[in-house]
Amino acid sequence: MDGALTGNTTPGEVEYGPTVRHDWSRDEIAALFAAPFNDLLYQAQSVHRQYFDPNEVQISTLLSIKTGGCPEDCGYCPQAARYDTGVEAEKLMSVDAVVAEAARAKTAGASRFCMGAAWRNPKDHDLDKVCDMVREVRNLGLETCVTLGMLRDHQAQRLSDAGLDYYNHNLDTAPEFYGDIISTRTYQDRLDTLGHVRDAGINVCCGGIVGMGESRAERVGLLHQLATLPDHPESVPINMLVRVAGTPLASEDDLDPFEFVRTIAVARILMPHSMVRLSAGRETMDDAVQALCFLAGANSIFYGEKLLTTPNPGASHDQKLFDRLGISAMD
Ligand code: SAM
Ligand code: DTB
Ligand code: SF4
Repeated sequence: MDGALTGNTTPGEVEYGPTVRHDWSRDEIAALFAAPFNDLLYQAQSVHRQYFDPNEVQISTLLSIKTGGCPEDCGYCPQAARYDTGVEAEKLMSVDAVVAEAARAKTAGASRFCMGAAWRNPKDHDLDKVCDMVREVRNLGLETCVTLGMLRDHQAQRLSDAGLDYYNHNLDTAPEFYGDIISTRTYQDRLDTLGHVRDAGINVCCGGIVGMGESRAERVGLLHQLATLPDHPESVPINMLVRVAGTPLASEDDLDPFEFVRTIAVARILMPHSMVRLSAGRETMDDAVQALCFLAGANSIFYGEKLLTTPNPGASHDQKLFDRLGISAMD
């Protein structure tokens, strides 16, 4: 990678930096994963510095606008109706209540507000309300992101017309492990939704979950899928499984935290322009591991006491961590 021409030069100038590639092979990605930890982090941090300020982290706040009662069977998810997790099904929130939460998030320092709904897919009449939420949250001066499940092409277009900045839809894992986790929708369904989002001109937020019992080769498979998409997702959330009692993955073994850091580092190297989000799982993650994730090129987090239904570190804890590391929030 080192020394590759970026192609962003004007005549007479030579600028060196990582080439953005879409043709990564699984073997190449496996070799990155297998590198000595220090070599991998050095490479990831070097790539990171070519595109980003290494001391800035973007902060997003999540809100569950429609909680629980989901018909899908995602094995990790506390919101699936079929698992007894204690999450009560609720109706879609009102636009005013969502806007009030967004205003609070902005005051607390978030630059993006992400709204999640426990749907297999939205109905057209639900989208009327979600589009109003997007317009009003945007008027507060926040970037908007929604995650609503599978989308049809006209639905992606409606969200785009409402001014939506990002759509989150994760591939979750490698295609060959996917069937162990979810049976109610296919990998191809997910790729189709991502295509509709891209075609509608909305930025793509797409990543996955690690620590679900997948092998390293399957973590390689997830990142291979993401890095060989026709365009890399603008935002790549890497979630550590939050084990929730009542879900099939409740008693999954711990993943070695260094393996999580490696996953972040490899994502950074493969997708140098993308924001890589240290996403779910920080509540049980040591501060030192989080610091290693930032060193590995993570430059976005979810901020605020709650993710969708599970806890996240408190804002004051994160503020202290940022101060200890000399990190500031990206505008
Ligand atoms: N229902 C929509 C869907 O599945 O696309 C949107 C909401 S869903 C909760 C969004 C994402 O959250 C999932 O794709 C998954 O990657 C992540 N997620 C859900 N439960 C999780 C858990 N227990 N640990 C880590 N990530 C989780
Ligand atoms: C993403 O990749 N992670 C976020 C967001 N996108 C929507 C969700 C994490 C959910 C963790 C489990 C919960 O709080 O319910
Ligand atoms: Fe439903 Fe989304 Fe949870 Fe799957 S991840 S059960 S689709 S809310």
